[in-house]
Amino acid sequence: MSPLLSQTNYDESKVPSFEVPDPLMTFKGKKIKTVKKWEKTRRPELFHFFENNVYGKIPKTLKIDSYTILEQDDNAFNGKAKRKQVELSFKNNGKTLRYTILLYLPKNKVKAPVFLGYNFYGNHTITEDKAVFISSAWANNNESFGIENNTLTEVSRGKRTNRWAVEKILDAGYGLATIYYGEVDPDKNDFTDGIHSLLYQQDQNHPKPDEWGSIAAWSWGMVRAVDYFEKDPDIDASKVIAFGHSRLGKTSLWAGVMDKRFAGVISNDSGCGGAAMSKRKFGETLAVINDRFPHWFCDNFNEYNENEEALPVDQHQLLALIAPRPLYVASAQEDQWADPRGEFLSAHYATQVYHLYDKEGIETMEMPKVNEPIHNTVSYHIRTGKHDVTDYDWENYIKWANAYVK
Ligand code: GTR
Repeated sequence: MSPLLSQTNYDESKVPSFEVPDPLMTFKGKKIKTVKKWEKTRRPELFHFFENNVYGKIPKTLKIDSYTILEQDDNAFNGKAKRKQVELSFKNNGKTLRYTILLYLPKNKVKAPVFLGYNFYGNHTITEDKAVFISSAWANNNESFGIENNTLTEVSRGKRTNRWAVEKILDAGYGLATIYYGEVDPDKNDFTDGIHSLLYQQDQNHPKPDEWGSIAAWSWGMVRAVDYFEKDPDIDASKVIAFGHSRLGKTSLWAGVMDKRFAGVISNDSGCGGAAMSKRKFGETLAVINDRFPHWFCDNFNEYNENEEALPVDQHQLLALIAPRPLYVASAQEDQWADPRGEFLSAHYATQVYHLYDKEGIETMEMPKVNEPIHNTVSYHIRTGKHDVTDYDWENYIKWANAYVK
């Protein structure tokens, strides 16, 4: 085990005391009291801090070049759903990037609100549906998914149905849109592939210290999916909820911050660099995450490895950037690596910005009991079990979406 990992703290009494950076105080020390000042001054300065020092900025705009409906069936999911597989294509620098959105839309709905979230091992893993294409993009090898030579195969079809409550989502009147994240940027420390390579300047082969890592690249892919939704008459593009688990929960948060078109945001067990507060140094720390996944954040973020004290912000301020839009932060009891308490407190400290908009969030500093969700514009639950996405999570996301998004 690396020495850094062996230092992992799981003891609440050893969490350092620190001053929680005030979302409503500018870097120059001015108190923010109005929505207007928040939106004109404080939100932009916080946003730019996260952009330049945490996730990295996107070098320039790149819009969809074309899209193709590869396949469509109006009688999917036992006749419950319309299925579409839509390929988005992007061109620049003489290169092309394509990724495919798998859509299940409730059949009897004119314009469906949708949950949009990435999957880890290909669209074909989220369902038994034989018509779903298998991606040819690079994938992490994984024995239990039958992935060898970084290639996805039929073996993994339906292997992740447990994480995607497609029927519950459809029955509640929502659509589901999912994308294999490896098509936007392969999850490895290599910046010659994926979307990054389309946006380099001449002779560039690595992002600059303040330019995007993989999380920002994946977030970009979600934003471009919304561009497509705006063109799809079956989708209500004003009701798109960004969803993500773990590294892809860090991604859904950043996507929701970057683009106000997301009507709601869900962070499922996103942990370090997601919803959890870095300064607590509980479970995964910045040094550990940047060492194991050097490609996720921008290079500037390394400055805070074993140096969280120096951070002028913390992740509750990232959550605050989503205000006043509905936000759901969820944790799992056995997922101490992601620091459930740090995720909870983050939602609590973000709530003061929601108050500017007269919205309620996590008003208490006392963590709820397991499986006793707090539902408000900002919602939180900690459920029993491990680092995962379960039906319980989805049931709660749907309830919250019905009350605050739909
Ligand atoms: C872990 C990583 C976490 C989380 C997780 C995942 O190895 O330390 O930050 O992102 O992977 O994405 O499953």
